[in-house]
Amino acid sequence: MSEKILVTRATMPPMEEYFDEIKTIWDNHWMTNMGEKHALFQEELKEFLGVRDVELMVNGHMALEMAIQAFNLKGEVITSPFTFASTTHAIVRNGLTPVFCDIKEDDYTIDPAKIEELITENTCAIVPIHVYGNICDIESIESIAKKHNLVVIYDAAHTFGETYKGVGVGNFGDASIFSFHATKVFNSIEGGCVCFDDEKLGNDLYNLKNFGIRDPECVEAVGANAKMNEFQAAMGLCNLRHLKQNIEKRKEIVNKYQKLLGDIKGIRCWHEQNDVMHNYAYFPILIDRDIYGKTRDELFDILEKNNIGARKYFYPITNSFDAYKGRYNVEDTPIAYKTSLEVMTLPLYPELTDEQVENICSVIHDASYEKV
Ligand code: T4K
Repeated sequence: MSEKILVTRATMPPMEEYFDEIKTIWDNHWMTNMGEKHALFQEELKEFLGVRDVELMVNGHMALEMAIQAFNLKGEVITSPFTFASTTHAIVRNGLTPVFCDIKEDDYTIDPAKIEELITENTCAIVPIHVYGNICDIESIESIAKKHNLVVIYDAAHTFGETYKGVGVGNFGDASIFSFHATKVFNSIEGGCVCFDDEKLGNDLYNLKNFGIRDPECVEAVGANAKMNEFQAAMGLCNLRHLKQNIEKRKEIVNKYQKLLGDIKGIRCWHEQNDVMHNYAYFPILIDRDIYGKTRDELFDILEKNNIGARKYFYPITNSFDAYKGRYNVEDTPIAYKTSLEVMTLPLYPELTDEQVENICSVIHDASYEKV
């Protein structure tokens, strides 16, 4: 049997290119603590993302935790549960209380029409997620935040390199974070960053990621350790050179999926948003059992049997995690709950061949109602 196709496959530069990039680390033995690769990567990112400032972090989760911490918030944070564990955990680990808002049916991002009814005198912030690279309703969120004086921190983990109305997505909100994990469109092995345009915030973020150390004799804040090392930064520098080409490949694969799955009744495919230049990070499909003839879980198992590793991103939703047992009710976010039972993301990475995509689509086609 052929090798299993996984949901994604980490993008890596040619080995020689990485070796070349890390040579200087052997020359100078400087492996971490804001070395030359760190400085270079930070500068290149600023330019690439079109943002005023960037603070690199060891991973996307720490970028989010530190971004939230830097605002010294207290009380309740409105967010949505249709996301990876990181978003909700980052709020809770900062001593804040997540208040879950439902999502929109069409793009799975937070539904701004339902935010205001959740605002109380304890609400301090909104943490929306650009799920799968779908951009939230930025205008509505900004206007609600302004009206109620709330901080907005975007979990933009999935949207590296995207633009909305021609503007880099890192520019929205009081801060936005990206993830550079191996499974993402762009990776630095592990890694992440916070984008912002306030100098004081930058200073606080630096302190948080480096023990509050400004120089060997001055520790001005109680910080942690969330520094990105030189090997990570070197991988980021290499991968950045290949990103455009990789996104192009992803786009071709997504177009093929849309074409081959578009006519299967009961399968709803991911589609592009207006005004967004996408990075084609994920390809989620929704399975309507009554029309398709099989549940999401049944189709998932059929794919598994055919050596195809789809993933149920994002099931379970975070307000149903065992870790939060008894604290939340999924019925409060019915669209997020229903979506989590019907969704799966299909394999997507630049090296996926036409033949593999055709095979995946024919398995999905053959399992449908009409064929039973
Ligand atoms: N906010 C949001 C909305 C997020 O989705 C995430 C992370 C974060 C914040 C936090 O960012 P980070 O701290 O992670 O930077 C994966 C990723 O680990 C995680 O980064 C990502 N979201 C989440 C959606 O997916 P798993 O547990 O599903 O990954 P895993 O290990 O099962 O890998 C999936 C597939 O990727 C494998 O089947 C094969 C491929 N793979 C994986 C690894 C680790 C590779 O090809 N190479 C690799 O090194 O969480």
